[in-house]
Amino acid sequence: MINKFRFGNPIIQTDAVVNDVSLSKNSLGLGSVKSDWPFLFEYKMSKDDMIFGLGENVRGINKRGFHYTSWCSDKPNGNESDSSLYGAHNFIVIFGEKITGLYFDTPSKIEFDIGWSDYDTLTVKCDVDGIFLYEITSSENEKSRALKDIVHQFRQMIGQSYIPPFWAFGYQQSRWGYRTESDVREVVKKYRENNLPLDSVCLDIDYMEEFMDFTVDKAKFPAFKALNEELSAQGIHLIPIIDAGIKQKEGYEVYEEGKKGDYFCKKADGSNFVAAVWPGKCVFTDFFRDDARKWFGSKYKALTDAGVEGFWNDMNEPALFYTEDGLKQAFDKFESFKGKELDINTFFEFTPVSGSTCNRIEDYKSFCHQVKDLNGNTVSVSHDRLHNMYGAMMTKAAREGLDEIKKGKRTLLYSRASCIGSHRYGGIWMGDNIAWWNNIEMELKMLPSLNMCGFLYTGADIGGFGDSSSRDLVLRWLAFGVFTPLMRNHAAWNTRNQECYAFGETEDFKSVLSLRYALLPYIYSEFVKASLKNEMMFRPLSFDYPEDKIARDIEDELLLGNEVLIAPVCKQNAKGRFVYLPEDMIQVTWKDCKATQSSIEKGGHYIDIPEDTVVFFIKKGKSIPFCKKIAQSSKDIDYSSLTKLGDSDATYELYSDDGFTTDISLKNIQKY
Ligand code: MIG
Repeated sequence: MINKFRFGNPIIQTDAVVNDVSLSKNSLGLGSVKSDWPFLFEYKMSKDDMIFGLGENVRGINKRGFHYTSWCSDKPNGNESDSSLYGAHNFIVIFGEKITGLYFDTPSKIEFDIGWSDYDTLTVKCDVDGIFLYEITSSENEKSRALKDIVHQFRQMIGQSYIPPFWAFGYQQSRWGYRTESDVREVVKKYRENNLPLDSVCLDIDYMEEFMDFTVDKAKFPAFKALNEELSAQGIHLIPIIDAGIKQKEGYEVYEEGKKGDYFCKKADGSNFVAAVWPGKCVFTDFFRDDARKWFGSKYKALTDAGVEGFWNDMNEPALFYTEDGLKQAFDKFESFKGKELDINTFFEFTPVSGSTCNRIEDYKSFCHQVKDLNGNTVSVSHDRLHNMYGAMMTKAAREGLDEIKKGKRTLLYSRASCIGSHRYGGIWMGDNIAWWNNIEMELKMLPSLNMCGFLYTGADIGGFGDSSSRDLVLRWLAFGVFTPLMRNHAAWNTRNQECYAFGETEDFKSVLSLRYALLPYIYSEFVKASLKNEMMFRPLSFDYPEDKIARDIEDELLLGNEVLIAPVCKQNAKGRFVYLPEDMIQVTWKDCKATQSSIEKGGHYIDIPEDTVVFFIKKGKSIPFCKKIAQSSKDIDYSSLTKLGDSDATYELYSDDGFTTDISLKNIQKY
């Protein structure tokens, strides 16, 4: 059951809810609204209450004990002290005596204090315009069912999650540093030479001419279309990046067109808002406008015409390096220190000045979007009041454009910034992480939290984006990555190479990567079913075993579908790990490209897991499909060679289809 409430004066209908309900006459079932406006919600948590949700964020699956602010931010090296990352996902599930879902629908900043100021108090605050609050409860008595039902109702309300083409579940190699056609060829050659499976290579900003969107640098990629054709024959897709900012340069077609159509965000004086990003000074498309979105989306054709079928959209929080105003302020401030002896106070004012030009709230306040208000009138609203939707609207623009260009076909799309609603248009990667061991666990914890909020096609930069990675870190991360829908190795330009061939002795990498291809029919099937049925593909153990005291607190294991439990090794030098199994299971050990199985009892175990080995578990009475013949790319997956792992008597609901048309429905499920 869903109750909807309204507080303050929301300016727009966000793009989140597709199956809306009318405003409720009931009062809130849980907690209380201390102040209607500015909005202040408060709930006194009992000792054992757990709080789930909030999508892309740091810290635990249980979010209690910290504070979070929804404000899409460029946060390289996100760590435990960051309250905001790249997305805004305002859905939480309270799990205690009462089980309730709360969705705070607003396009702007909102703050969650989940037992940070006071361990027993949950507060949610918002003071921008107004919000809609949806309270979701379940009639299911059993806790596990109630939890799943609440997420299910929410997901149904926000609409079906995006489903990419089949090949998007293959392994992707990326690096900010592949500059030329021959760099790309080299990557593909090394993967193929070493029998390391591969489906895609991502192109970062260097493929463009002067970092201009929808251009290809002819000096570095003289025959882009021919390259796509040549690679496609080897089962490889190129996935170019598109940035939010459009270079302000006379004569650059995209800029000239946008200027002519008047599609860019404006300041109060009617001039275009200009801020610097990679290409230098840029303008920004007003993705809130239907015509501007349509125009931007159509530009992807420049690349699809050359054979491209997938994209990643970056810097769409939007990330800003500086505006002229911000730069002037910074220089003035620097000037004010000149000739002074800096002391304890002034020195610490001095050092942050150069960074102070990035992503300033003053800049976000200085430009506007044209939106339809709740009465259908077009109004001009400053960006800061709609900030969390900007990246999502860019995803929408790309989706609408790509669907128009490639009628009836699926295209791959993932974004950095997001907000609930954009889960229908594309996936997200988890932004700039870092090559630290704890980042594997960070990714693991985000997966179920994101699934609750509708984001299914997701994954982190395997090996870590910032800082140099190590052989063992890449291997262990891959061993977890074989289960994540987006499986992409990506790194920053100033780091050590971390491709699967970069560390020598590629046999270990080959075996781990091959497991992904052996599991592809299962991963794909679970993914599509989760989307079509509005379910979570990854769940915390607490969702299935809410009465099991040990399982409830486990945050380094996950359930995948209704069959599998995964428990990745997240520590350097570990030869294995402790695993808690909430029921009797079958242990699958993958080594040298072969799976062996053995029974294992419910309870705690220390499991040996050498670096070249992947271990996972299948519930008793369940089975999963498994490819015996290892493919080098997803197009070679042979469904006729499927076998079963787990309980050989158990039937599995296998979803399969052609993998590229939009003809996706539950009728494609067969008993296997
Ligand atoms: O500020 O395009 O998150 O994946 O490699 C850096 C360069 C801009 C940020 C993305 C990262 C990408 C990088 N981009």
